[in-house]
Amino acid sequence: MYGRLPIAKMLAATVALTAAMSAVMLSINWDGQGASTAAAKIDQLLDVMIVLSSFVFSLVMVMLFYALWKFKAKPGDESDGEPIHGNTRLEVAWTLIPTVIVLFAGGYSWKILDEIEEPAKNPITVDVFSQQYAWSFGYPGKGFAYSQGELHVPVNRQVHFKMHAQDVIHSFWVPEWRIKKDNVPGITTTAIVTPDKIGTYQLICTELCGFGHASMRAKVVVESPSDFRKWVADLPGKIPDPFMESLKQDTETDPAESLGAGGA
Ligand SMILES: [Cu+2]
Repeated sequence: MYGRLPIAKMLAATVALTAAMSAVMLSINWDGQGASTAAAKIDQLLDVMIVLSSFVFSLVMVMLFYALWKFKAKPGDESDGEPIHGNTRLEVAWTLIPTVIVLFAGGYSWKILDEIEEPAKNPITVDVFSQQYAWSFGYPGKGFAYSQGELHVPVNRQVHFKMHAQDVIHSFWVPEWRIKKDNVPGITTTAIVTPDKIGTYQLICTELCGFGHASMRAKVVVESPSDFRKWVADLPGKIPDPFMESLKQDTETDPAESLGAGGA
Protein backbone atom coordinates (compact mmCIF):
# COMPACT_ATOMS: atom_id res chain seq x y z
CA MET A 1 0.00 0.00 0.00
CA TYR A 2 1.03 3.59 -0.59
CA GLY A 3 -0.51 4.94 2.58
CA ARG A 4 -3.10 7.67 2.97
CA LEU A 5 -3.23 10.66 0.67
CA PRO A 6 -2.33 14.05 2.21
CA ILE A 7 -5.86 15.29 1.59
CA ALA A 8 -5.61 18.49 3.66
CA LYS A 9 -2.46 19.59 1.83
CA MET A 10 -3.92 18.76 -1.59
CA LEU A 11 -7.06 20.70 -0.77
CA ALA A 12 -5.03 23.71 0.36
CA ALA A 13 -3.00 23.57 -2.87
CA THR A 14 -6.24 23.32 -4.89
CA VAL A 15 -7.77 26.35 -3.14
CA ALA A 16 -4.57 28.39 -3.61
CA LEU A 17 -4.34 27.48 -7.31
CA THR A 18 -8.06 28.23 -7.79
CA ALA A 19 -7.62 31.67 -6.23
CA ALA A 20 -4.57 32.46 -8.36
CA MET A 21 -6.22 31.27 -11.60
CA SER A 22 -9.48 33.08 -10.85
CA ALA A 23 -7.60 36.32 -10.13
CA VAL A 24 -5.88 36.15 -13.52
CA MET A 25 -8.94 35.03 -15.50
CA LEU A 26 -11.35 37.50 -13.89
CA SER A 27 -8.97 40.41 -14.56
CA ILE A 28 -9.46 39.90 -18.31
CA ASN A 29 -12.36 41.77 -19.94
CA TRP A 30 -13.86 38.87 -21.92
CA ASP A 31 -17.19 40.44 -22.69
CA GLY A 32 -16.48 43.99 -23.88
CA GLN A 33 -19.01 46.76 -23.55
CA GLY A 34 -22.50 45.90 -22.27
CA ALA A 35 -25.55 47.63 -23.72
CA SER A 36 -28.63 45.76 -22.48
CA THR A 37 -30.24 45.02 -19.14
CA ALA A 38 -29.10 41.40 -19.55
CA ALA A 39 -25.40 42.26 -19.87
CA ALA A 40 -24.48 42.62 -16.19
CA LYS A 41 -26.25 39.39 -15.25
CA ILE A 42 -24.72 37.38 -18.10
CA ASP A 43 -21.25 38.73 -17.22
CA GLN A 44 -21.76 37.77 -13.58
CA LEU A 45 -22.80 34.26 -14.67
CA LEU A 46 -19.62 33.98 -16.74
CA ASP A 47 -17.52 35.09 -13.74
CA VAL A 48 -19.06 32.39 -11.55
CA MET A 49 -18.41 29.78 -14.26
CA ILE A 50 -14.78 30.95 -14.54
CA VAL A 51 -14.26 30.40 -10.79
CA LEU A 52 -15.92 26.96 -10.95
CA SER A 53 -13.84 25.95 -13.97
CA SER A 54 -10.67 27.18 -12.24
CA PHE A 55 -11.53 24.99 -9.27
CA VAL A 56 -12.05 21.86 -11.41
CA PHE A 57 -8.86 22.54 -13.39
CA SER A 58 -6.86 23.15 -10.17
CA LEU A 59 -8.15 19.98 -8.52
CA VAL A 60 -7.18 17.85 -11.53
CA MET A 61 -3.74 19.50 -11.82
CA VAL A 62 -2.94 19.06 -8.11
CA MET A 63 -3.90 15.38 -8.20
CA LEU A 64 -2.05 14.80 -11.48
CA PHE A 65 1.21 16.39 -10.30
CA TYR A 66 0.98 14.72 -6.89
CA ALA A 67 0.65 11.33 -8.65
CA LEU A 68 3.52 12.11 -11.03
CA TRP A 69 5.79 13.02 -8.14
CA LYS A 70 4.72 10.43 -5.55
CA PHE A 71 4.40 7.32 -7.73
CA LYS A 72 7.31 7.89 -10.11
CA ALA A 73 9.14 4.59 -10.88
CA LYS A 74 12.64 4.32 -9.44
CA PRO A 75 15.47 4.05 -12.00
CA GLY A 76 15.83 0.44 -13.09
CA ASP A 77 12.39 -0.59 -11.76
CA GLU A 78 10.90 -2.70 -14.59
CA SER A 79 8.15 -4.32 -12.49
CA ASP A 80 4.42 -3.94 -13.15
CA GLY A 81 2.35 -1.58 -11.04
CA GLU A 82 0.44 -2.88 -8.05
CA PRO A 83 -3.00 -4.29 -9.06
CA ILE A 84 -5.63 -1.96 -7.57
CA HIS A 85 -9.38 -2.50 -7.54
CA GLY A 86 -11.97 -0.06 -6.28
CA ASN A 87 -11.84 2.80 -3.82
CA THR A 88 -15.28 3.62 -2.45
CA ARG A 89 -14.34 6.98 -0.92
CA LEU A 90 -12.68 8.17 -4.13
CA GLU A 91 -15.57 6.99 -6.29
CA VAL A 92 -18.16 8.70 -4.09
CA ALA A 93 -16.11 11.91 -4.18
CA TRP A 94 -15.64 11.95 -7.95
CA THR A 95 -19.34 11.34 -8.48
CA LEU A 96 -20.62 13.75 -5.85
CA ILE A 97 -18.41 16.79 -6.55
CA PRO A 98 -19.16 17.03 -10.32
CA THR A 99 -22.86 16.36 -9.65
CA VAL A 100 -23.06 19.26 -7.20
CA ILE A 101 -21.14 21.57 -9.57
CA VAL A 102 -23.27 20.70 -12.62
CA LEU A 103 -26.56 21.00 -10.71
CA PHE A 104 -25.52 24.36 -9.26
CA ALA A 105 -24.40 25.66 -12.69
CA GLY A 106 -27.66 24.49 -14.28
CA GLY A 107 -29.85 25.99 -11.56
CA TYR A 108 -28.00 29.30 -11.50
CA SER A 109 -28.12 29.63 -15.32
CA TRP A 110 -31.84 28.87 -15.25
CA LYS A 111 -32.40 31.64 -12.69
CA ILE A 112 -30.42 34.18 -14.77
CA LEU A 113 -32.26 33.22 -17.99
CA ASP A 114 -35.57 33.56 -16.18
CA GLU A 115 -34.64 37.04 -14.94
CA ILE A 116 -33.40 38.41 -18.27
CA GLU A 117 -36.43 37.05 -20.18
CA GLU A 118 -38.96 38.36 -17.65
CA PRO A 119 -41.68 39.99 -19.80
CA ALA A 120 -41.86 43.75 -19.32
CA LYS A 121 -44.82 46.04 -19.76
CA ASN A 122 -45.45 47.38 -23.27
CA PRO A 123 -42.80 45.51 -25.29
CA ILE A 124 -42.28 46.16 -28.98
CA THR A 125 -42.19 43.30 -31.48
CA VAL A 126 -39.72 43.32 -34.38
CA ASP A 127 -39.63 40.63 -37.06
CA VAL A 128 -36.18 39.46 -38.16
CA PHE A 129 -35.72 37.85 -41.58
CA SER A 130 -32.45 36.05 -42.20
CA GLN A 131 -31.29 34.61 -45.49
CA GLN A 132 -27.96 33.80 -47.13
CA TYR A 133 -26.35 36.35 -46.47
CA ALA A 134 -28.44 39.28 -45.33
CA TRP A 135 -30.65 40.52 -42.51
CA SER A 136 -33.87 42.48 -42.87
CA PHE A 137 -36.45 43.65 -40.37
CA GLY A 138 -40.18 44.28 -40.08
CA TYR A 139 -41.59 46.82 -37.65
CA PRO A 140 -45.06 47.00 -36.16
CA GLY A 141 -47.56 49.61 -37.15
CA LYS A 142 -49.54 50.14 -40.28
CA GLY A 143 -47.90 49.06 -43.52
CA PHE A 144 -45.45 46.70 -41.78
CA ALA A 145 -42.47 49.03 -42.23
CA TYR A 146 -39.41 47.21 -43.51
CA SER A 147 -35.65 47.84 -43.50
CA GLN A 148 -32.73 45.96 -45.03
CA GLY A 149 -29.29 45.65 -43.46
CA GLU A 150 -30.07 48.15 -40.70
CA LEU A 151 -31.98 47.54 -37.49
CA HIS A 152 -33.32 50.34 -35.31
CA VAL A 153 -34.77 49.91 -31.82
CA PRO A 154 -35.80 52.35 -29.10
CA VAL A 155 -33.70 52.56 -25.94
CA ASN A 156 -34.98 51.26 -22.57
CA ARG A 157 -37.89 49.32 -24.04
CA GLN A 158 -38.14 45.54 -24.15
CA VAL A 159 -37.93 44.19 -27.70
CA HIS A 160 -39.29 40.79 -28.71
CA PHE A 161 -37.43 39.73 -31.83
CA LYS A 162 -39.32 37.13 -33.84
CA MET A 163 -36.84 35.25 -36.04
CA HIS A 164 -37.75 33.87 -39.46
CA ALA A 165 -34.96 32.04 -41.33
CA GLN A 166 -35.62 31.81 -45.07
CA ASP A 167 -33.19 29.09 -46.09
CA VAL A 168 -30.73 27.57 -43.59
CA ILE A 169 -30.06 28.05 -39.87
CA HIS A 170 -28.66 31.47 -38.98
CA SER A 171 -28.08 32.95 -35.57
CA PHE A 172 -28.83 36.44 -34.25
CA TRP A 173 -26.06 37.93 -32.11
CA VAL A 174 -25.42 41.45 -30.89
CA PRO A 175 -22.38 41.05 -28.61
CA GLU A 176 -23.14 44.17 -26.52
CA TRP A 177 -26.61 42.80 -25.76
CA ARG A 178 -25.14 39.39 -24.83
CA ILE A 179 -28.06 37.71 -26.61
CA LYS A 180 -27.76 34.92 -29.20
CA LYS A 181 -30.68 33.16 -30.81
CA ASP A 182 -30.82 30.60 -33.60
CA ASN A 183 -33.04 31.35 -36.60
CA VAL A 184 -34.48 28.04 -37.78
CA PRO A 185 -36.34 27.57 -41.09
CA GLY A 186 -39.97 26.61 -40.53
CA ILE A 187 -40.28 27.78 -36.94
CA THR A 188 -40.30 31.16 -35.24
CA THR A 189 -37.83 31.66 -32.43
CA THR A 190 -37.92 34.62 -30.08
CA ALA A 191 -35.17 36.67 -28.44
CA ILE A 192 -36.04 39.12 -25.68
CA VAL A 193 -33.74 42.12 -25.17
CA THR A 194 -33.97 45.48 -23.43
CA PRO A 195 -31.23 47.71 -24.95
CA ASP A 196 -30.24 50.31 -22.36
CA LYS A 197 -27.53 52.37 -24.11
CA ILE A 198 -28.00 54.62 -27.11
CA GLY A 199 -25.41 53.85 -29.77
CA THR A 200 -24.49 51.96 -32.92
CA TYR A 201 -23.68 48.27 -32.74
CA GLN A 202 -23.32 45.31 -35.06
CA LEU A 203 -25.60 42.33 -35.61
CA ILE A 204 -23.52 39.27 -36.48
CA CYS A 205 -24.62 35.91 -37.85
CA THR A 206 -23.06 33.41 -35.49
CA GLU A 207 -24.11 30.16 -37.17
CA LEU A 208 -21.91 29.00 -40.05
CA CYS A 209 -24.49 29.33 -42.83
CA GLY A 210 -22.53 29.16 -46.09
CA PHE A 211 -19.89 30.86 -48.19
CA GLY A 212 -20.86 34.41 -47.25
CA HIS A 213 -21.38 33.73 -43.55
CA ALA A 214 -18.53 35.97 -42.37
CA SER A 215 -20.03 38.99 -44.12
CA MET A 216 -23.58 38.41 -42.86
CA ARG A 217 -23.87 41.48 -40.66
CA ALA A 218 -26.18 44.41 -40.12
CA LYS A 219 -25.94 47.80 -38.48
CA VAL A 220 -27.85 48.15 -35.21
CA VAL A 221 -28.95 51.58 -34.02
CA VAL A 222 -30.33 52.06 -30.50
CA GLU A 223 -31.95 55.50 -30.29
CA SER A 224 -34.47 57.59 -28.39
CA PRO A 225 -38.14 56.59 -28.80
CA SER A 226 -38.89 59.73 -30.82
CA ASP A 227 -35.95 59.16 -33.20
CA PHE A 228 -37.10 55.55 -33.58
CA ARG A 229 -40.69 56.54 -34.38
CA LYS A 230 -39.48 59.04 -36.94
CA TRP A 231 -37.13 56.49 -38.57
CA VAL A 232 -39.86 53.85 -38.85
CA ALA A 233 -42.33 56.41 -40.24
CA ASP A 234 -39.82 57.41 -42.94
CA LEU A 235 -39.13 53.84 -44.09
CA PRO A 236 -40.06 53.52 -47.75
CA GLY A 237 -40.96 49.86 -48.10
CA LYS A 238 -43.21 47.28 -46.54
CA ILE A 239 -42.35 43.65 -45.85
CA PRO A 240 -41.98 41.85 -49.24
CA ASP A 241 -44.52 39.16 -50.08
CA PRO A 242 -42.20 36.12 -49.76
CA PHE A 243 -41.35 37.20 -46.21
CA MET A 244 -45.02 37.73 -45.36
CA GLU A 245 -45.57 34.23 -46.71
CA SER A 246 -42.88 32.84 -44.41
CA LEU A 247 -44.55 34.55 -41.44
CA LYS A 248 -47.73 32.66 -42.19
CA GLN A 249 -46.01 29.31 -42.74
CA ASP A 250 -43.85 29.35 -39.64
CA THR A 251 -45.15 27.38 -36.72
CA GLU A 252 -44.97 28.18 -33.02
CA THR A 253 -46.29 31.69 -33.39
CA ASP A 254 -49.39 33.52 -34.43
CA PRO A 255 -48.50 35.83 -37.36
CA ALA A 256 -51.16 38.29 -36.23
CA GLU A 257 -49.50 38.45 -32.85
CA SER A 258 -45.99 38.69 -34.25
CA LEU A 259 -46.93 41.76 -36.30
CA GLY A 260 -48.17 44.93 -34.79
CA ALA A 261 -48.55 43.62 -31.25
CA GLY A 262 -46.25 46.22 -29.76
CA GLY A 263 -47.15 49.31 -31.76
CA ALA A 264 -44.49 51.81 -32.70
CU1 LIG B 1 -26.14 33.37 -41.50
